[in-house]
Amino acid sequence: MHDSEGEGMSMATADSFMMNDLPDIDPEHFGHDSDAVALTDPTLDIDGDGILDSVSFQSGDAMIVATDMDGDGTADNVTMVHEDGEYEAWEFHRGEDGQPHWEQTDQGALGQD
Ligand SMILES: [Ca+2]
Ligand SMILES: [Ca+2]
Repeated sequence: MHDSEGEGMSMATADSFMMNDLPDIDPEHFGHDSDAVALTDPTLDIDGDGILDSVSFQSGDAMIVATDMDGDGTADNVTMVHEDGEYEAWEFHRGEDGQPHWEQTDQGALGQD
């Protein structure tokens, strides 16, 4: 099942939730000092290159999309959309000391002017 078509990346998992190894993300407490997020079982191909790179799942009141851009098994981008439309995007970095940290790259609210 590796050659699945690259279409339908928007709502692909809405009714096909499976018990995969989901990244350990707590949307309520996620932040700059959060640890690296393991992404071992991607199910979505966000950039359409034919390689699965992302997972999308519900956690608490938030919908989370985590993407492993370079395929090293840890997420590099995490986007959370809360039930009230608030969203935030985070980007993973590793400092010179090897310490993981997250940088907030975007935030806002959906469905508003
Ligand atoms: Ca991909
Ligand atoms: Ca990565």
